[in-house]
Amino acid sequence: MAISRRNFIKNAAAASAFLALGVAPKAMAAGPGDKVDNWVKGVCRYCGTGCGVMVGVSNGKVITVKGDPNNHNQGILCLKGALLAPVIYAKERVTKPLIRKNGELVEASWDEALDLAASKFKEAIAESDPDSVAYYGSGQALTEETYLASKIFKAGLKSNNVEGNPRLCMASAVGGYVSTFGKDEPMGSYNDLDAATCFFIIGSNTSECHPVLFRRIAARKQNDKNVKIIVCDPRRTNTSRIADLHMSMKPGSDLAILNSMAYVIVNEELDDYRFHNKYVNFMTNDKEKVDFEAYKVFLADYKPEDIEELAGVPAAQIREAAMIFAESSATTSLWCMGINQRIRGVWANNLIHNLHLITGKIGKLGSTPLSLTGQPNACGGVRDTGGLSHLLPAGRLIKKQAHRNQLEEQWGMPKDSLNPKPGLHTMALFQAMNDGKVKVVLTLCTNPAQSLPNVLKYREGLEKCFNVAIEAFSDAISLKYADVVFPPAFWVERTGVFGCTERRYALVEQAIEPPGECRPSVNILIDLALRIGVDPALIPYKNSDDIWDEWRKVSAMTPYNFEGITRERLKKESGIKWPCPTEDHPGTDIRYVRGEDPNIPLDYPDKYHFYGKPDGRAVVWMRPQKPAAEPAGGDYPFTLTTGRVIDHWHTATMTGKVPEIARSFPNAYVEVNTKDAKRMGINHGDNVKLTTRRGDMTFKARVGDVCEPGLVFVPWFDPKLLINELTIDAIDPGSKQPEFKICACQVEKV
Ligand code: MGD
Ligand code: MGD
Ligand code: SF4
Repeated sequence: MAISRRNFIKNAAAASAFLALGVAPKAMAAGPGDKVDNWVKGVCRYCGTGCGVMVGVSNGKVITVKGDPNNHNQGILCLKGALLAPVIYAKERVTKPLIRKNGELVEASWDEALDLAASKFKEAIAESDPDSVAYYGSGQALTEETYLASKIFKAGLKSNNVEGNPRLCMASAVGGYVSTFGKDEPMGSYNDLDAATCFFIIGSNTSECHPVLFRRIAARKQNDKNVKIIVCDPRRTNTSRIADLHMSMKPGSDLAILNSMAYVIVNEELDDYRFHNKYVNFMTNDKEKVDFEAYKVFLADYKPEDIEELAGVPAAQIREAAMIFAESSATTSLWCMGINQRIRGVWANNLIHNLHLITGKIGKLGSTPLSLTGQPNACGGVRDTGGLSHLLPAGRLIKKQAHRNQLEEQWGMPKDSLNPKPGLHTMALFQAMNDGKVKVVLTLCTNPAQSLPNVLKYREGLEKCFNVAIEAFSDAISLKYADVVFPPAFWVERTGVFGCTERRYALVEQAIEPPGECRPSVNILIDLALRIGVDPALIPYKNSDDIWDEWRKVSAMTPYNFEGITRERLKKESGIKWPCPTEDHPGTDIRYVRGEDPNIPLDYPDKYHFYGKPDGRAVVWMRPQKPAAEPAGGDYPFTLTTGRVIDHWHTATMTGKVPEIARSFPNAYVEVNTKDAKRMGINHGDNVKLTTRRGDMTFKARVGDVCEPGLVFVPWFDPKLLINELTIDAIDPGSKQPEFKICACQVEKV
């Protein structure tokens, strides 16, 4: 039976199990008499939507979690967020320090474990140099944790080998924002979702991965019949089902499609000449400044009729998408890993920005290119505080002497004492462990033995390297490679800040005491650093509030400025968007626009100022179509893509412990298109072997119309059936982000 769009939206919301009320999940076994003693404000532990939560505590235990009505999610949570409480009490929590003895991890005292880890760091640095040690962190660590770890390694140990999982996730989005606008992070906010009349969703399964935002988009569509949704994705995801137009494209053809949309816009004269003439530079790939006419010549290769075969999208659909994008009164673009996890992820980001810049659909409520961030604190922690190997806090770069000198002054270090050489990016770092060049690594809040691409290759390095892990759950497979494990306080067992997609910083307040001997990660980091011999003057903090205050000061004098976001305000308010220079500033919804962005003086002569660029103009880049690193063809005729399912978080160390969730997706599976399945005699539930140039693995088939013919999809949450053993580790040359989304494979019924 056909389903009307209206009904679909209702059903989609129901299927995503949104919860506005606190629930006591069965897994918690909360008794009927349990009553909340106090509610503590926080932020959901999972995705970059950054929903505010209220944590219900009774007798020192979290018994329920509900949405914060004062945060952007207005009290709504998805199932994962609402079922966070049982994760805290999972029996697999690491509650004591562990060290490896005779091949087994055994309990140890804090002193023993800290001394052992510190001695290995000291030894490696003494025998080789600071580049022989590394930190690998996470977009799920608190801002204070990432800022501190990065400072300890870069300033204390003089090693710039500071990386984290955002390299696997947001690096191409960062590269896109920086090369187009000169500064990282989105310029819009979630308020744009309530005002947009066109949503252009490309390479994002918003419905499953940012469900509370999807609900907001669906509600917007339901309330205004003029709202149009375009989805560009090679899978018919739940997201695509509310689309007015779904461009079901061939994987890897985004660059051609985006240029083709620009072609239509320009040829139909739907561009905003006054805007781009004043605020935009057109640049070739070789960074040569050209004029609008040269851009038109570049676009001539992307006539929809000429690329429809390559893209697998009818020319009429590309034309329609371009017209809707340009003719709507307000267009918001949303994208995520279908764009970023590609060897031309930065370019694809640039081309999305291009569409906004040529149409002037930017910096007005409802018009914005809004990259969806994956993790709860990839923005606030790793991107903003500079937790990557080429960065220093607040957008500063290691390679720039002036930037290093600013930090040296702020951190009380001698001039020119920071290491000027950028460290190794994530994939190079794990290769250096394989090569024996990086000898000791500290990981925090990440599970690389499951999440890296072509993962078997890099487990060798994890085995070789002395591996110190701060990890909350004993069944995380990376612990098989750990030599020392420190037990951290988890989620609301310590205090700190998360910064989500819309530049909103919000406080996660400590609600309960951590179990056993668990300690806040900042305390672990400080103790370890002191034992390695880091100058105590560099880390003089009594608690994480002090770290936050220092970070506020470090942000001042930069366009990130959030001096006004004090701890006291964060305790009272449910999040504040930077820039926010003073305590009476309300936070910023729209950047780069006079009167909105406090970085632009009110008497600035022009309305827009892209101050990240020397002449204040953003860049429209001429980026050509390029194929994937390993396109389907020959002996490997299928494209394999990987991604997420609504209920599981990443490596499932947390969601896998909630029975209500685990039951819905017990194992990984492979999605096969009905036509392909028929041709190969594959039925739903049959065993199907996938073979790539890196190995093979057998999954149960889910036959349907989600994947286009020629495409198969496998989720990567399952450590027992881990698709990352088969994925390619090719990277974007600019962002160094791996191409998780495309590799070639064979499909065979077994
Ligand atoms: P993915 O499933 O990785 O999720 O959020 P998303 O990026 O939305 O992939 C997104 C889409 O890319 C898929 O629908 C896929 O079909 C499409 N795609 C594949 N190849 C191409 C292509 O060539 N072009 C285009 N245009 N699209 C393509 C990821 C986000 O989710 C992230 S980064 C994190 S860290 C969080 N993780 C997470 C989770 O683990 N589980 C859940 N439930 N939510 C999460 N939210 C966040
Ligand atoms: P997580 O499961 O989030 O995955 O990859 P990972 O970061 O490796 O790992 C978090 C770890 O921290 C878990 O082991 C968890 O138990 C632990 N933990 C939880 N809470 C705490 C805490 O409070 N403190 C500490 N110290 N530890 C804690 C994510 C990465 O995976 C990302 S971000 C992306 S976008 C990539 N996406 C992707 C993909 O789309 N496809 C494929 N095939 N692979 C991918 N890998 C990447
Ligand atoms: Fe948590 Fe994301 Fe769900 Fe919000 S949408 S409740 S942040 S998992």
